[in-house]
Amino acid sequence: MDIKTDRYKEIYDKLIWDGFCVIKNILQEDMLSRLRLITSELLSQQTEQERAAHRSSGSMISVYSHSIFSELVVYPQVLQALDTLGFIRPKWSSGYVISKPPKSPPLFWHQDWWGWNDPCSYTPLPQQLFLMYYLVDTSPDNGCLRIIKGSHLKRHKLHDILPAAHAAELQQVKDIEHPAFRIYPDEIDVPVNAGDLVIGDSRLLHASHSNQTEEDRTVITLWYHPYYDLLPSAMRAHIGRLRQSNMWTDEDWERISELTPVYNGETEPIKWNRSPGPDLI
Ligand SMILES: O=C(O)CCC(=O)C(=O)O
Repeated sequence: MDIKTDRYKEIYDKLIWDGFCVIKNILQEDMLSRLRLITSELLSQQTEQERAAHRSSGSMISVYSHSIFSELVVYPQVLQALDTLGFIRPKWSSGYVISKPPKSPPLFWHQDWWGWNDPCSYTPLPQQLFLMYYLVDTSPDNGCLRIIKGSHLKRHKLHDILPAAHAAELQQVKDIEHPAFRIYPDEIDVPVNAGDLVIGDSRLLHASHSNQTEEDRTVITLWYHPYYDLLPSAMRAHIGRLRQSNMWTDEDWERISELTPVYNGETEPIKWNRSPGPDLI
């Protein structure tokens, strides 16, 4: 893991200003093998209908579906990396297993932030981070990540094109000619090795290439809130609402208890809004 070296300032700056960074070789081989095994079991239980609903992204299986993901949430090397980057009291809220099957279409351009109604969403520090663990080496051939640098802080023409209301049509790939599936001149590929960690600001515009190979391309995305205690109460109220999972044991909940976002105030949760307003310039 290269975060231990003096490169952490460079990595921090990249995350804040470009909107993403890569920390190499963070998952050890035994964890990678266990994650591969369990995600392929979960994938084999998916119905045809579930697959069709998510043709563009690939599977969207909640990480509350298996205990192993609670281990990943508190994986020591990851907590150490977050700490080194200055995120000393991060909280964790959710995540998905996203697997692109063989010969599947690209993932459409999108950003994942839902708190655009609050002014803090228009400032440099991240409200929410994605931590992505790819379980295989990725490249443009098998559906690696693509991003538009700086688009978490600066408006891009895609912000005007992306229809919050038609996400289901994009997911089902009703029209592959839609601009949300296009290649843009300022996009960059983020190919990684299995076990690397991609950290990104949830406001960043991102997509993935199609998977043209015969193998699954699986990523596990986990959502953290690096400055949870500093967020406005309406945001904390939204993030801190109760979660449930029949698959997680008391031991699993206990394991992540330090990272559980708790909100005990009276403020109403902020209204969900996935579209940035004109303040994003
Ligand atoms: O499948 C990928 O490479 C990216 C997944 C993604 O966009 C997400 O987790 O928000």
